[in-house]
Amino acid sequence: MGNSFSNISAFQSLHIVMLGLDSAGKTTVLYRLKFNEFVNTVPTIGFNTEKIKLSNGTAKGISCHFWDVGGQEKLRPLWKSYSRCTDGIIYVVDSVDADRLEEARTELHKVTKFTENLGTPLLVIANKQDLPRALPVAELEKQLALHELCPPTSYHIQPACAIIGEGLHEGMDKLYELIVKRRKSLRQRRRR
Ligand SMILES: Nc1nc2c(ncn2[C@@H]2O[C@H](COP(=O)(O)OP(=O)(O)O)[C@@H](O)[C@H]2O)c(=O)[nH]1
Ligand SMILES: [Mg+2]
Repeated sequence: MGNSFSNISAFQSLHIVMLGLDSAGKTTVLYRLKFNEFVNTVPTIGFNTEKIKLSNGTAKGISCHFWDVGGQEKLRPLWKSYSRCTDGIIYVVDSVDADRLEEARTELHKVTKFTENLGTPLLVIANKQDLPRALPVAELEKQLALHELCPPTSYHIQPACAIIGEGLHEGMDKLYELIVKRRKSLRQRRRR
């Protein structure tokens, strides 16, 4: 593998947590990545977990252990323990659900402020872009106030449609790049 990330292939499985309000599409993303096909979901009570070897792009061959945690209000207190010390956080947003964007923003900012999550790279999946009323990524970025996230959180926002899988591999590539960058800078800081 001649790419600039090849040193990472020796890394063990990356630990990724997937969060977001209920019905945003987290479980659909998980099974799309796992089986490369649409799986009809039921609301997640608790969590789903899958080990997935990424099959595309720069992150091809990288193993990830995903935790998909239920997003209903009563389950959100669990987010803190599931997101602790992960390599990356995926936050799935329903791009059509304008009424709950403020709630989505509050919950996202809460998660990135936990001490154990400071600086953990973040991938925001702007899901359901296939629907006619889907808000564009720039608007979602603004409404979620991503630029105000607790520094030094690095993030990428990716338009996607989980039911057909569009945008998911690109998003995982970006998250992987952010994780690699963070590991490098932590290593350099330790050497100083
Ligand atoms: N139109 C459309 N529907 C989606 C998309 N992703 C998920 N859904 C649907 O949204 C609903 C909630 O999805 P689910 O994965 O269970 O959400 P979760 O609660 O975040 O895990 C289901 O009916 C999915 O089929 C998408 O990209 N486009
Ligand atoms: Mg679910």
